[in-house]
Parts: sequence; structure tokens; C-alpha cells
Amino acid sequence: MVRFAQIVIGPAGSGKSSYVSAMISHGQAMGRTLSAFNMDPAAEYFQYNPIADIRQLITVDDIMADKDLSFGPNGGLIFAMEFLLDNMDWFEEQLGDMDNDYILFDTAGQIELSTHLDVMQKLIRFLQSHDFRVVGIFLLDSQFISDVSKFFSALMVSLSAMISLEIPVVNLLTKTDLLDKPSLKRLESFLEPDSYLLENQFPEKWGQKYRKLTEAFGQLLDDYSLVKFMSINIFDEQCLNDVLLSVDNALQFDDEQEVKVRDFDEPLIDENSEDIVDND
Ligand SMILES: Nc1nc2c(ncn2[C@@H]2O[C@H](COP(=O)(O)OP(=O)(O)OP(=O)(O)O)[C@@H](O)[C@H]2O)c(=O)[nH]1
Ligand SMILES: [Mg+2]
Repeated sequence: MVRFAQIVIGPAGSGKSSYVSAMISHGQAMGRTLSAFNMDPAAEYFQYNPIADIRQLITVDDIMADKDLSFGPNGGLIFAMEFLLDNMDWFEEQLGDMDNDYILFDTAGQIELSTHLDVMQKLIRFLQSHDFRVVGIFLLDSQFISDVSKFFSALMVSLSAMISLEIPVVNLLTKTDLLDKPSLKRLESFLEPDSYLLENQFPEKWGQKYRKLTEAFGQLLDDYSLVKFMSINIFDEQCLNDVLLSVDNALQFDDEQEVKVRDFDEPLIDENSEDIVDND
């Protein structure tokens, strides 16, 4: 059995739930079945219809209302995710056991779940041990390109998530429908960030003070080409198609489909029986 998972991560408000919703509709339009699993215990609103929802197990509101626990929203979220890890039989039941299943996991905005806590890593290991091929989708609001130091810090978050999750990651710059023409043009140079971009775009003062750090980070990006972005406009079907293609590639989704088609076709190829029909 083989199944496919997209783990959608990214800072708060980067467009994770909107991406999941747009991808599900796009999949439907293409005749493909993509499903959504809501993994955000504090979610209030999303447009898709999930096959499973962590809020059926636990919500951050319930935790915050518990006087004995007395957690705020962030502590509450971490508590909820750890509660999930203690209840993996519930998670396993929700996943079902459908061969070739393709699930998008919509996660909470607290990126620390993927960077320096091991919650997401443990969930990914669990999925992998249950026949899932897993890819991370890291979303970043394209507004970040207007402030290079914010973009620089987001690159480090993406890199940190990639390293700690140990899965292939597709990085997406979201909400490009909101960019004007000059910003769209500027966006191009951010898709493959390298030392040249970092050196040339940094505000002079910051650049001088942290020049060595900037150079070292730029060198890392150049040497390993670790962080590349695609831009995504969720209102553009062609763009959704391009992104889905890249993600499918990372998951080696198509290889699996070809094998399945061949498996199915093989019994129909029977040259002898065609000869018999011709002779008749
Ligand atoms: N114009 C535009 N707005 C978007 C897009 N994606 C998301 N938004 C808006 O940005 C806001 C946040 O989007 P969400 O999809 O909820 O973002 P999220 O990452 O799931 O947010 P959290 O779960 O709170 O971390 C909402 O108001 C969306 O309508 C986009 O591609 N274009
Ligand atoms: Mg969301």
C-alpha cells in the first residue's frame, strides 16, 4: 500500500487553510480525489470539508477553559498537539487504510511545532510508518519580499523546518494576486535566493553590521541550493496545476500511478486471443 501526504506549514496567516481549500477544489476539477485533514485545534474557519478534524479530539478553547491547566493560546496549542501524540489510536483510525489515498494536512500557525519542537516530526514519522510518502509545503506570504530582513529570517525558518522534519519541502510564496506589477517583477529574484540577492538587497546599515553573517548564510544557500520558492496565486488554475505537479514530483506520485495502470492493463494484452478472433 502507498499513500501520499502534504503537510502544510507556515507562519500564522500565511494562507495554509486557503491553499488546502484551493488545492482540494482544483483536484476535484481535475478528476482527482484530494482530501483535507484539519490539524489545527484552534481553527475557527476554513472553506474545505475535512475528512477528519483534530477538534473532534480536542480544542484549544476547551484547554484554555480548564482552570487547572490555565494555559494561554500558545501553551494550549502545544498541549493539544501533545495530547494528540498521546492518542495516536484516534489519529490512526481517522487515517483509515485506503490505498493511494492523498491527504493534505492543514496545520496551526505556530511554526515552532515544526522547527524546535518535535511534535510535527513525530506525526510525520507516524505517517511514514503507515505507508505515507510525505512532503512538506512551507508557505510564506509574498508581502515578505518588501522587507528583505523579514524574508531573510523567513528563509532561516524554512531551512530549520526542512532540516528538523527530514522530508522534501516545497516552498511557496503565497497571495501573489495582491502584488502590483513592479512587485511581481521583483518577486522573480526572490524565487532562488542566493548571496547576490542578500548582499544587494539588504539595507545599508544592517548589511554593514551583520555583513559576515549575511555572507555566511548566502554562501550556505549558494552551496546547497537548499531553499527555492515557487510563487502561487490560488485563483489561477494554471498556477495551481504547476504547483501540484511539483508537489506530485516530490512525492513521486506519478510513478505510482504508472505502475498501477500497468498492473491493471496487463491481463488485457493477450496476442493469442486476438489471432483467434482474426481467424474467425
Ligand atoms: N488575496 C488573497 N488572500 C488570501 C490568500 N490566501 C489567504 N488569504 C487571506 O489571508 C488570510 C489568512 O488566510 P488563511 O488561509 O486562513 O491562513 P492560515 O495560514 O491558514 O492562517 P492560520 O491558520 O491562522 O495560521 C485570510 O483572510 C485569507 O482570506 C490568497 O492567495 N490571496
Ligand atoms: Mg489556517
